Amino acid sequence: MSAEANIGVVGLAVMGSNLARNLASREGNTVAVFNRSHDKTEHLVAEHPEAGFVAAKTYAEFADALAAPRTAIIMVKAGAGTDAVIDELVKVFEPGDIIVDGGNALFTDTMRREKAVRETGIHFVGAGISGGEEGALHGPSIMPGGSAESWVTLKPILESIAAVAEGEPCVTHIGTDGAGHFVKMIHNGIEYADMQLIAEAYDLIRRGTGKSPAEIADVFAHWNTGELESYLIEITAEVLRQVDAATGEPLVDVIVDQAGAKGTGAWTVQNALDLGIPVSGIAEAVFARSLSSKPAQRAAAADLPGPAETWAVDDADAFVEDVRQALFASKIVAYSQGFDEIVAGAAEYGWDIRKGEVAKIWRGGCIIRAQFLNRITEAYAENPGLDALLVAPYFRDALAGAQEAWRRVVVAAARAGIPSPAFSSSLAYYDGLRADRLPAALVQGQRDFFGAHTYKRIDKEGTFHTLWSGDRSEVEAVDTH
Ligand code: NBP
Repeated sequence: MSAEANIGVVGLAVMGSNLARNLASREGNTVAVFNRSHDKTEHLVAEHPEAGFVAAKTYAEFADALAAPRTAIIMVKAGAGTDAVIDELVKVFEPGDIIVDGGNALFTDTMRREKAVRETGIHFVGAGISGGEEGALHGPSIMPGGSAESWVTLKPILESIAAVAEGEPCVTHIGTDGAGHFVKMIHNGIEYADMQLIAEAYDLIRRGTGKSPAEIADVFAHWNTGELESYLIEITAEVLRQVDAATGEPLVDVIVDQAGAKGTGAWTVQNALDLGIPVSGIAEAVFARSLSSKPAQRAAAADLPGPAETWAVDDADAFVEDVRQALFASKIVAYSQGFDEIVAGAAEYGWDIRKGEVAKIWRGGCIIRAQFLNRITEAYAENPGLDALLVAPYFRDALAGAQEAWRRVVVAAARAGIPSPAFSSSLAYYDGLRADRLPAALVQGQRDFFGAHTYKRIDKEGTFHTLWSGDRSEVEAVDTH
């Protein structure tokens, strides 16, 4: 087999096939393809003769088909599948070649793999790819990590297949080793929060105003013309408008109300706990899916008492506008928390992540693509060391304008017994962050009482401990550090 391909794809399920077709459709690319079960390769090549794929039956053939330095993108089931493919590619590739993992890998796995593969002289790049199958085919948002050296080779290839937003390709070098998969993980965490917030908005409007799903679809379609404009708002309108062919009911009423998850939201929260970053909106979104998926517990709790009075809002239009504002405010909190985790992760793992660039490459191709990502880029361009996204002037003003409506919505939800975990936890986060003084002082007192954990005073330097069981006098604690 002659080395005629400049790029290869391993793993030809839905994502890999579409990415290979996307690559093949770009000027100058010849794409080698390989799949563990060869029938998938044959099927793809037969279905798409226009792509001019170079089909390989073995890993050795695949390596031979690629011009040196070889570049291959792995699109297989994340985990053991990825390790198995890397083991095989390392045997047939040479120093200087590049292996890209485009699957949804956990970033710590990517760090481990990068370290191991680097020892062979081959570059390993973990690249987060967002946008689902349509994105893979027409233009995803791509978040590559790996070495700066490999980025030089990958840049033109990945720029050619990425989505384009306002004339700019939605791909940038995020940072070394696992940085790309880390940022993709945060993207997914924000996606969980965004979806949950939209679902809560729908639920409140439906139960508060009695509007039908089709009428709420109109509300969302209208919202999509303003500051909330985004892919998720757009598809929500379409989902709500869908009528079930079998029953004639709105499809949303026929779908079982148990939300699944593939784990990336949980990863975001687990990592945030490790880093000590309060991503409460994202966490509530993950937990809301978990709660929904406990039918036995939900059935057992179904007759627990709720509010005595039934609820209906007086002014439907005013309430819908309040919900819109609460949604926008809570969404700002979710993004702010996500970017806090990026900042903390970058510090912890040694990455120089340009936050404004991350927001830019999320403007197209990916699931959380949205109008207001431009505002995030502007905020970080103005002040790269921003303490929190929500204190940037644009977001501060937006929150100031929305906060009264946000409170009305959370109060209404609590009084009506409608769960709104993401709305209410986002508001609690906002109030916690802006609080002049928090009851954390009391927590420190409790900690000192039972565990002699000491505390600091507002009026003196040093660390203190109270002799709680004796005369309750205060002593200056010995600094144990
Ligand atoms: P799947 O995640 O369903 O994986 C199927 C592919 O993995 C097949 O090509 C299969 O080969 C291959 N594979 C497995 Br399983 N074990 C293997 C092994 N030990 N050695 C070699 N190949 C192996 O495919 P997908 O849905 O196309 O997703 C691909 C990647 O993209 C995943 O990591 C996914 O998380 C990620 N991703 C998916 C989406 C999405 O919307 N679906 C979005 C973004 C990222 P076989 O045909 O021989 O069984």
